[in-house]
Amino acid sequence: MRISSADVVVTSPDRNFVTLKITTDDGLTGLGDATLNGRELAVAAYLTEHVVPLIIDRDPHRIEDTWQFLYRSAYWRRGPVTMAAIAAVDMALWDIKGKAASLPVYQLLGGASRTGIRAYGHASGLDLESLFDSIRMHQSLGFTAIRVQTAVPGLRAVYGVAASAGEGTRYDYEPARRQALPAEEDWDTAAYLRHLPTVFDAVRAEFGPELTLLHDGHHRMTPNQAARLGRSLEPYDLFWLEDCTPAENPEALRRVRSQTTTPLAIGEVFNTAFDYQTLITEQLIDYVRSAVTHTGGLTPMKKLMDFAAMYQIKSGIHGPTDISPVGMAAALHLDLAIHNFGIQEYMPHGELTNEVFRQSFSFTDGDLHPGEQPGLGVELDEGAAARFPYERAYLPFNRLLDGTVHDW
Ligand code: CS2
Ligand code: MG
Repeated sequence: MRISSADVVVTSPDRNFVTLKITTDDGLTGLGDATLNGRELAVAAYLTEHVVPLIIDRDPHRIEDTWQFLYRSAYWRRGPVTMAAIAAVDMALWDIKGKAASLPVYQLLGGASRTGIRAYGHASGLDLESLFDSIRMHQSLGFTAIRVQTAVPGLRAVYGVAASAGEGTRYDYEPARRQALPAEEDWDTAAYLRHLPTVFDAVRAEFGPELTLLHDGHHRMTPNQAARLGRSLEPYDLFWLEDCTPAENPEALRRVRSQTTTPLAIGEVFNTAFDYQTLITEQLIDYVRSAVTHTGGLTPMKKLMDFAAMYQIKSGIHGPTDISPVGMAAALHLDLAIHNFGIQEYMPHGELTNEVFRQSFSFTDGDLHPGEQPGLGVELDEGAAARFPYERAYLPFNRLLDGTVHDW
């Protein structure tokens, strides 16, 4: 079997997605997700100009060899654009291998280690009342684990908090920020550190001790601030505190780790297993947050999770709506197969996205399952995709109250 063509499909149903479709001379097709939120066309060009010519006529079964070839031969390694492009090829080849073997990809990764994949959803609120409503809405959908994000008194807008209760399970900028420049939000870490423990106190009082709660700090704190927050949240028994400090500096988590037992998760902006080396070998984190899409695909993610397993570190794979249904499906197959699964982030996609990407996964009683279709189990409706052309869109950014640009 040979790869006969590879096409890059850019579509924008509810938001922009970049998908690679590889076709073999046997007539099999495989899909890979290459979506890099806010920088989609950079990856599309990297694929079209530099990767597609390299993979035509290769044997699609040689996944490891193709991965090493794309990673090493370019000389320029790592980086989000490169790794998203390699991820798309890798996922598409696993999809083809599954179809060729008539097996779902999780079977090729070692088979199921569990019956379902526990997912967490995103609740948020401008005040306690709307936050409680959002938590209840997630419970009614079946979620047993819920991320809690909240507005902070005195700040206009906080990333991760839905602008209105009507946004339901979604908080991101679809499609409002299309064709616009990045929205400016504001931030005050001292106000946040004062406010957040009061919110978790109220949530525990309302919902009791059993509901699994998570929180995302979105890289905004110094090590000392993060240590203080971790300690102040200990009474509320969080499943994890995510991205408490900026991702570039793994040493920052030594300080946080030595000061608090609140579990730590990081990695949604990492690109390779190397970014985790210190964090894993020194056991500075509890959960790996990478997306399959942004870490070079299933091949390196499986290795990364096996490495993490040696240190009792578990998975918490990134699953916001900017991971396409193809990237989500890849995550679900890995989640089901690895021994050290922790939890899976799940922000349901919009209706238009589901029209373009036909999926075979299920969500029942808080658990996801990738289904039994051969391959990844996602079909791309190219006619539907063509109805939604790319539109430039930006994520927001943050300034401190004195105007200094800050992590958002
Ligand atoms: C968030 C994401 O899912 C998460 O934990 O941090 O919303 C993230 O900000 C976006 O995926 C950025 O593209
Ligand atoms: Mg996050």
